[in-house]
Amino acid sequence: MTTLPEFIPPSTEVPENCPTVAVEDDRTGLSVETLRRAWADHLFYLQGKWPEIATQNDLYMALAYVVRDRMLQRWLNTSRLYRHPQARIVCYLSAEFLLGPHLGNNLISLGIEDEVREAVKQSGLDFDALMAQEEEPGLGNGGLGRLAACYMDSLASLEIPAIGYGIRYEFGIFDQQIQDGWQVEVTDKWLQFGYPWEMARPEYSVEVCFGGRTESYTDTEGRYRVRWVPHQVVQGIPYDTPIMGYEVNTVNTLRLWKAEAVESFNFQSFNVGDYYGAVGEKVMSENLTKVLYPNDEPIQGKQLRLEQQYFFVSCALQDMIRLHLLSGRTLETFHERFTAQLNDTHPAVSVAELMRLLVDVHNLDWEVAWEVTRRTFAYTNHTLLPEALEKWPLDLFGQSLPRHLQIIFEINHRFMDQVRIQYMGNEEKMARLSLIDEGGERYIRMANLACVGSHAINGVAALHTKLLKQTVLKDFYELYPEKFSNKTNGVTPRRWIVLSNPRLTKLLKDTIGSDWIKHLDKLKQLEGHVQNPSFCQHWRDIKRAIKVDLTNYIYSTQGIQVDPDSLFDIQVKRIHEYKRQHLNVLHIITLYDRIRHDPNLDIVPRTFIFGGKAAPGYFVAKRIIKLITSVAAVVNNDPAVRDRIKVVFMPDYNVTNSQRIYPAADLSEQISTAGKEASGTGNMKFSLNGALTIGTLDGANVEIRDAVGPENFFLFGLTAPEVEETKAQGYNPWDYYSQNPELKEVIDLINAGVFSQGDRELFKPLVDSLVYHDPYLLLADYQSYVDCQARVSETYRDRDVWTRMSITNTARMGYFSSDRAIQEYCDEIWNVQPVAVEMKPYVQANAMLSV
Ligand code: 26Q
Repeated sequence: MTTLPEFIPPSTEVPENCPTVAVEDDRTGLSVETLRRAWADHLFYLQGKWPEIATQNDLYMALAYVVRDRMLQRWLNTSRLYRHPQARIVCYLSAEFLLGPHLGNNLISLGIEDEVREAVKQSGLDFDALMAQEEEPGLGNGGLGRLAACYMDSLASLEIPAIGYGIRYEFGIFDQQIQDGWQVEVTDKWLQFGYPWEMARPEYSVEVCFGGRTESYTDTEGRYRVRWVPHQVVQGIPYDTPIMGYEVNTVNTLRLWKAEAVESFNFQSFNVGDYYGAVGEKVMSENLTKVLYPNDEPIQGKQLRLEQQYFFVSCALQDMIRLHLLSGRTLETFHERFTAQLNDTHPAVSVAELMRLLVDVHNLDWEVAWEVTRRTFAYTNHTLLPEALEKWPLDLFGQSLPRHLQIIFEINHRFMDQVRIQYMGNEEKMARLSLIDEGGERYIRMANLACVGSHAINGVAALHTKLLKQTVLKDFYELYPEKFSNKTNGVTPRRWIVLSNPRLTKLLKDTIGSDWIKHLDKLKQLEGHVQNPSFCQHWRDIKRAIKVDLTNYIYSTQGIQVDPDSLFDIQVKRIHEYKRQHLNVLHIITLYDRIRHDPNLDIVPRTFIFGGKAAPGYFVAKRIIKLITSVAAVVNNDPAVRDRIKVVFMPDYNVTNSQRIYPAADLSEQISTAGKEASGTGNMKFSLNGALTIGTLDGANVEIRDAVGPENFFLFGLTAPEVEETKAQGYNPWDYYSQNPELKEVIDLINAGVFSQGDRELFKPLVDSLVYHDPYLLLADYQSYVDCQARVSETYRDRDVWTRMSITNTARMGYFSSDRAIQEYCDEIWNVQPVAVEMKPYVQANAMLSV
């Protein structure tokens, strides 16, 4: 831990008579009495309400401000570090941050949950109902965005100075409704009732250019230079959200950018009377950050998406340059103060933008700028699917970013010169390494740009990194082996245990103390209690209580009665063919079919729970949702089943909802085709909360199984090499269908319209795809999966065995903390140290003003 020397920025001379803010005042005091007074004060002065007419939302907002006040001293003290010339700062660049609700999390980090609960209780109100008011900012699609949020939590908790940079989408990921069994998308209006956790900082706005053309000229020193004459200029306005570390003084900043029109830009249109034309420009500018693309794989040809990416990247880099220059240093040392992580290729245009800013705007030589750029960036890849690698058609790219196109050509030119020496005459290799895909329509390959422009490249699980080196990034691995490393994902125990599972948290605290919250490895100590019958009983009681909560929630929201003593078998994640929710459905139909054949079949009662959104344009994924809801409608209402199996599709799976789901699981479904899921992080959240996993050897499942022990993990299915092998030998799913009578019967039931009221067309596209193509090998893995599920059921019959396996899972999952992952990034990629944020008893008000 470093303590940096006192640093008073030159611009903030503090006069003697400057007013001061006391630490123990109504805005910071922590007694129940002070909290209640502050709450009433905010209700009156910020919401403008008396208690008797306040809505639940008013009460929530006022309470949120009470909590935010208590973070501000620490927040501003941390922010001052960003200008400190000796501070080294991590910038996490991500098009998505899927944060989840803040109130509960901040209370935990501040350590004032009990006081605030008491204050609310003394006012005769329901604390949990107030918490439920919070709209989560759904500024992400799934895994990648949620990972960014976990990493922000860990950075702050480890006291690493960091800034998250991203986009403040006005509408986040859509809300999902289920109507007649189909997904219906509803706009997510997360800002409509006000959002207390952000502060606009218009004083740090920047301008971002688009379109137009470039001009070359010779400067006064006779140097060749290029200037960009843009067609459009928009303004980026930063909105800051505090990210508080757990029980530390560090409060980092998540700085999200909103696009607005530059007031004066199209003033000429007004002069010629084209009022609508001028306003139209304004509307276009504001469209940039209007909505999150709800796809979790690249979509072709969407110019607005490219412009979103460039917009936030340009804002972020301009902001970093401003901070660097403020600290009094020159841009040749930019990479010494900042390290920037590219969360996939979505921010990869950064490489060209930093070059432009350094060379065109700040006059650095190309070679110097390139060295700074390469030493600044590191790139995390999150996918193995070749079709999910981002690429942009050249002309589309050039229309929005003509100067960047030139810069990318120049980078590529120099890069090709360098590899030509190494791979003399190997034209194919050169073509694969090139930043430009020239086979047919020409594209810019963003992963190639990220690899060339970064000093470090990583995958997100051991298997994923290994396969990256062998497949999609093979040529880059051969060229730069030293750049590659693995950083297995992790999740934050603060949100995923302490906040979402208070019962387990209490049991853990009572049994092994609280150290595990910051040092998750300490969960190991639980192993000493696995043989203790009363501890096991307690463990089981807790799981049952949580399942009862979920049972009640399902009943109150959907009117479906499930049995809390049944095995809760849960699959929640984005809907994708490679994630194979439909394999899970084939198993459900298998059990249903067996019950129909033998009404007295002795089976372990199960509740199958699904949740997840489908990309709105992903036809097959939407039909998988319809299949699940249709099977649910039949199975849940067939008296022959006698409630032994129930199927529930929980609508609108998001962070808030997931927090009641993970803790309630007995069985976690991680059943993707081996080699397709980069890591998975839900798998970690389930197992940490004591669920057992049924899974393939894919993504981080491999490491989870190693950690918890193969005897505590239900493994099935082909391995990644076997998948490749099977395909190479000409996989024919029809053979599996025709040769496996039970599988055949299951598929025939779907085909016959048993789940679609006789409609044989509804699921035909799904079934045909399986029987004739089956690109994700469901039929090849079917028998192995069904057999494995039988082992699950047999194990569940012996509750003592199951409980011991459950405890062992939690005990051995410490490695999957995002604290461990972030520590590895700090040590092996970023080279950053924690910095103590000092809390002075009094802070002069105007010294706090500038960040
Ligand atoms: C790109 C261009 C245009 C439109 C959309 C996109 C886009 C958006 C989101 C592409 C991909 C994503 C998200 C990917 C993602 O979430 N990947 C997951 O990342 C997790 C964290 O590393 C892994 O655990 C998952 O295995 C991986 O699927």
